[in-house]
Amino acid sequence: MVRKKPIVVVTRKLPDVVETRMCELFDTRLNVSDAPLSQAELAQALRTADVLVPTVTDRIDAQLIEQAGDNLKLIANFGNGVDNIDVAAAVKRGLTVTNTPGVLTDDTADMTMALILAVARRVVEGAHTITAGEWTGWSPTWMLGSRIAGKRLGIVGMGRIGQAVARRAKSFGLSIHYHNRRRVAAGVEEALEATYWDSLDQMLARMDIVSVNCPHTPATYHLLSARRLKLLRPSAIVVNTARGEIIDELTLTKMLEAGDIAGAGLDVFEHEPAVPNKLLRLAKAGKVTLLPHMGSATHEGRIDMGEKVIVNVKTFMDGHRPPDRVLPNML
Ligand code: 8YV
Repeated sequence: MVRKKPIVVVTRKLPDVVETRMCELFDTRLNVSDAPLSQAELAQALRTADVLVPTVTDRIDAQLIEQAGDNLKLIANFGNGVDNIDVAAAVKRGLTVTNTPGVLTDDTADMTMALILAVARRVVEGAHTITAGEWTGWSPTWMLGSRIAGKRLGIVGMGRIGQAVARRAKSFGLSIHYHNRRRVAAGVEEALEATYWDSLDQMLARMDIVSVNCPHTPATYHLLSARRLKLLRPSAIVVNTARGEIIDELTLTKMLEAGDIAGAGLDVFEHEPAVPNKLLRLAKAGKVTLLPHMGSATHEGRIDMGEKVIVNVKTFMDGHRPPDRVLPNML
């Protein structure tokens, strides 16, 4: 008897090689237009699918999960962060959830460094003067930024990505400080010459640059709250390539406007794709560098993510535990 292929609904356009392989292996329903699905379309997908492959742009909440069909067994997220999925509600309903860890670590860490450099060295502002035809020639006192070597970098979240940022930053001459739920292994600390801060508050008050690299969970929502942001030095720079929700965006914006901190580099926002007008104005004034959630946006990374999804779906469908299963107690 020929086994029926599982129906796999993919919510967004994935790289061609990934889609081709998925179509060979599964009864795959693609989204060639790449238009994000509405909640009603997502509900319909959940009724049809054996496996749903969503992305960060799909909100798979408890209400939606309640409407899933009996066939749905697996939510194989195309992405590392699973804050778009109510994992507890999914597991309660007997669904398995997987993600794609490990394959976007280097790309995201690279983008973190790019933002640190962009803000400290005024890269975007400088580039703009050329394209705007405003450059009148070199001057000894014009377009000066801040040297990053010798500065203190405080990494909030020392997981895979945090450590990859630390490795890069160390080679740029930054001293590495970090706050994490758990202190990392002594060998890792030693190799990075990293200082562990049990108190996030105390670390924030002493850093030149703060990089957010932890996942967004209920425990990290507004981890950089108004109170904590106010602990930062006026010369501090904040960089976020994790999730917008981890920082109180409104307070950060107000502090940037008031000059209470020196700058920010943001790849993520609290209500994507909406970016507050005030932040846009600050970007035009050269105070912040804003990117459209592109930390993991490399051809290689997106193919690797797709391969991870395929392995997770295939392993699950073959009756085994998928390698990247996510459980509520991991969050
Ligand atoms: C992805 C990300 O592009 O994987 C993550 O957690 O933040 C991004 O880099 C996105 O999540 C894909 O769903």
